[in-house]
Amino acid sequence: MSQTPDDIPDEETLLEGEAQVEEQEPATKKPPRYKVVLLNDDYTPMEFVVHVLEVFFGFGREKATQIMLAVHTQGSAVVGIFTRDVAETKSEQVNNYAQSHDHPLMSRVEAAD
Ligand code: TYC
Repeated sequence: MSQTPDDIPDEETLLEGEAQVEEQEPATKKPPRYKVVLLNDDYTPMEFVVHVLEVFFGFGREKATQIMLAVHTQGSAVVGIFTRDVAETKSEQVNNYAQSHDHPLMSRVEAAD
């Protein structure tokens, strides 16, 4: 059996005379996150997709190749999770870059749960 020493005040005693405050959301709440999803298509060259993953998402060649193949075989894959502005910007950059090279490659942004 544990003993409670007399000189350690219990919680109620500690709170006496103090205002009771509601639990609050922290003043700095984490911003919601958004996924950039890369979509498969039948025409964009694999090498171009690998290049896009390297340039816009910072993947090394090996990881970029793995992700490209995952999109190719599964139809789509999440290639990054960011704040809303960053996700929108990256997705637009990818789509504009692909279009400027006459490839149908597309990405889109989805809320991350
Ligand atoms: N399916 C394309 C091909 O066979 C390659 C590809 C991979 C395209 C990933 C888009 O997001 C993509 N050339």
